Amino acid sequence: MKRIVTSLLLLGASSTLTLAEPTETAALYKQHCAECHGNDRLGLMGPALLPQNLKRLKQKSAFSVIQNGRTATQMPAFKEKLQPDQIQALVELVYTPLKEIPTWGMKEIKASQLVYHPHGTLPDKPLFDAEIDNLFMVVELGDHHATLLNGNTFEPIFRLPTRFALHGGPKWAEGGRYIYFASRDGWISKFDVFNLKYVAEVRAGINTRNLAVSHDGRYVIAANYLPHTLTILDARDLTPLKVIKAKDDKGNSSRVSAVYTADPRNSFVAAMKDIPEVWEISYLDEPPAGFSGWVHDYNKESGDAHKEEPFAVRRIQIKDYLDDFFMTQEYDRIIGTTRNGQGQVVDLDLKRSVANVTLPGMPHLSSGITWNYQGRTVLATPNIKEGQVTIIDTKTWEIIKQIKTEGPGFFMRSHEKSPYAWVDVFFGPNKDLMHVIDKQTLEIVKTLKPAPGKTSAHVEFTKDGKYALVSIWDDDGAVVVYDANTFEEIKRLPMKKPSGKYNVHNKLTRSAGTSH
Ligand code: DHE
Repeated sequence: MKRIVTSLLLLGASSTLTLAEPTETAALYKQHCAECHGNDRLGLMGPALLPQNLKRLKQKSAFSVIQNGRTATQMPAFKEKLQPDQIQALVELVYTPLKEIPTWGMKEIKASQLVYHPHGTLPDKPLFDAEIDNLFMVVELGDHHATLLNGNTFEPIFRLPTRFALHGGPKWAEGGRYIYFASRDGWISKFDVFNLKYVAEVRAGINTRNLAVSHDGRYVIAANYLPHTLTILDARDLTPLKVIKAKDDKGNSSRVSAVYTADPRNSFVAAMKDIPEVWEISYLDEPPAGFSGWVHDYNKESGDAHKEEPFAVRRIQIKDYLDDFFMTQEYDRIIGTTRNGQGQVVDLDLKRSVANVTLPGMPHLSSGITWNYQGRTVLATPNIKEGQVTIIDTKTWEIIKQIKTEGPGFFMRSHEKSPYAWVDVFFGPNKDLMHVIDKQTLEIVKTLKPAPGKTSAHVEFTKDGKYALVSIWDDDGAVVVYDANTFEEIKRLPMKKPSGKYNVHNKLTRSAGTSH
């Protein structure tokens, strides 16, 4: 039997809607949603679907997301497959609390730790001959693998399986000896590149955004959506050191949007998705005396550490939530936005927002890059909703130019030694195009079509900036190597949906042309 309810959401106050029975809804969920969001709604490739993680999404908008898909995510439109009553039943399901949310605290994290090779037990000499500083790690989402690539010869060195659905950039450490991966379902894996072996893994959360590694190589931190925590790990073998609950003074908890390391500050900087705060977490043994507001043991899970430990937290109250943010090369300011386009510049030293910027195209700031343009540093970011690259003066925070592109983009890259910046057209009918922008005229000077009909995305340069590697984002895909000055194709390496690729030198020197 169907349930008849008055729908305020869809059809106006007086309308009624016939909803599916719970068993039918569960079957619909299993058929259409479980593969990405998990059988238990705890998230997998897609985010967890629980009321506490959907606080900012009105039920009406959730209906529209299921019906029409969601920009900038892998969420497809279901309007051809599901009737309105079925969509509404699914909306109700995802806003129903689970009987029990699994606890994922220090105890569970510790129990999940797998140490395959204790720190210091493997040889210190690489098993292969290559310039370590110019290695690339290419993540292949198609079959959950990664390929270690020689950046001088463009020959693959080794292909390794990864955890399911990696997301965010893997992070290099110790000059390229190690690389750390994060999967959407919370696994942090440490791979010894010299010995071509995983050395340790741990599940730092149930649904994780990204990870960062302190520049001294001592600590790894994971930002989680579920539970609402930041997990700090010992980088040697991923032993959990501290779990910090993402909560404000009133007890409101939050998903963590992302976390990055701010090297000169010796700290991690994290943005919150459900509370208007930015957090700085010191990884010095004693937090720096210069700035106020450090609190030891802030929201620490009880019993998981002793008093003298590092990781004091400094909370900065801002004007709105931040879904995405970019840190300046000086690491003194961040610019962040909500997905609806309200941007703010936060000064980490002054501990407050110092400027507002309206960026309606939904900039993808975690992919922003900077360069020198007419004596000033500009920030360039693609936009997920609009076909334009936004160029912002980082002194005045004014928009200097919107460069029109053939569609919305996701990733942007350059290199200190290259006069060009490359940006993809990730969304829409022109997704197979790749634009090249002259950094001094701010004009598109070349548009490439590496594989007609297939999405081309995400560029990374070699150490010397002479070659640009482009992903053909398809199960039958490739990494295409271009001469970064003549735009001639040099080599095409078949790969399975290669997403990001990460060069040791560019990442570890925090090149202004790449994400950090
Ligand atoms: Fe990402 C990086 C957030 C969807 C592929 N993505 C990041 C980072 C953030 C972020 C905050 C920077 C973290 C880092 O590198 O340490 N991504 C989000 C979202 O909020 C969004 C829009 C929605 C979501 O599903 O979470 C989103 N991202 C996607 C995708 O749909 C992509 C295209 C495919 C996928 O893997 O799910 C995708 N994101 C990537 C990649 C990076 C990334 C490849 C690393 C880029 C880099 O060069 O550093």
